Amino acid sequence: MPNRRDPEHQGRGSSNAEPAPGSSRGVGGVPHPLRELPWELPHTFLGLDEEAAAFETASAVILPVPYESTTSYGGGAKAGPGAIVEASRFIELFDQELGAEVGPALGIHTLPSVELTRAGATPAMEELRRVHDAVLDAAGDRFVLMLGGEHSVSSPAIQSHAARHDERITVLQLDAHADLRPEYEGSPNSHASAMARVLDVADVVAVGLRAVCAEEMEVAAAHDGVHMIWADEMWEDDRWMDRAMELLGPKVYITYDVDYLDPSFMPSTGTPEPGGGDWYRTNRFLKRVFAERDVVGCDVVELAPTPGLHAPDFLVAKLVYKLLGYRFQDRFPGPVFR
Ligand SMILES: [Mn+2]
Repeated sequence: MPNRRDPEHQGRGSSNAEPAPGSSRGVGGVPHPLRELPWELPHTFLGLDEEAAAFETASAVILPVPYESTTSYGGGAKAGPGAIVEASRFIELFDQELGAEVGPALGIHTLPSVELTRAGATPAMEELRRVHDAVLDAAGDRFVLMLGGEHSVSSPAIQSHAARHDERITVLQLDAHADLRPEYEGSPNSHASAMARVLDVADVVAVGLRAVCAEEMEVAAAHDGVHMIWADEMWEDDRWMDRAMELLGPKVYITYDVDYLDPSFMPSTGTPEPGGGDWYRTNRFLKRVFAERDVVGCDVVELAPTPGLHAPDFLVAKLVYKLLGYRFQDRFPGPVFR
């Protein structure tokens, strides 16, 4: 059973997690005298122990934002971040594509979940902007990956990143939907308007689209910085990858709505659409984006866990692990062949 906690260690990740001499601090709140007992893995991303999950030495930070208020069809995105972290504790740490135990090598810190105000979507998004600014300030060189929640959480994050760079950033949006409605159901901060909210500060390259409205096509036509790559053209061949690369500026923010993926293996999302992206080709493209562009930030949103169906939760946890590995791929040896 590979993912049970080693009794010698407080979690996964470190070869030696001995507490400092004289330390009474226990494991994840467990008093020191009880630390030999068979506790479950810590509830951090990958179940990393205190050393591998320490903020001070981490290269990456997970920011869970379980926010949901404007979902239009199936709900449940509020439970997404928790399900991703829980499932991540059962991922094999060794990544054969990169040839290393990526998580422990990087150090990944998992922040607590952000609880945004319920005073309405606009105050909540303003609050999230302040949260994101503060997290990026504290993170410094660390790579911050946000877990949603509904897609509206991406707009404040993108605005926060855009404000830090003199040159305009490009948002690479993997999504079934354009999310370009100026407003939806009376709210300019709906999940259906997530990308409309960032057009002032960023260009958008949307990949995997297959469900848009006429109004969104007008918005796209009116903005030079909006580009659309349709899911059905992606199905024909891989030329879309070159086209997408040409459209991406030097600094890229990736927002990954899991409804980009085909609902045959990603049914756990609020507004699934047939004919979506696949696992290997998409990952191959993303690995290239991380290698050839400066990816300044990233989010993964819209997982709405289905009770009793854990494969989609595990998929998204593994996706997050892949994205972090790709971000730091130059630190790792590459594929292992035996
Ligand atoms: Mn979507």
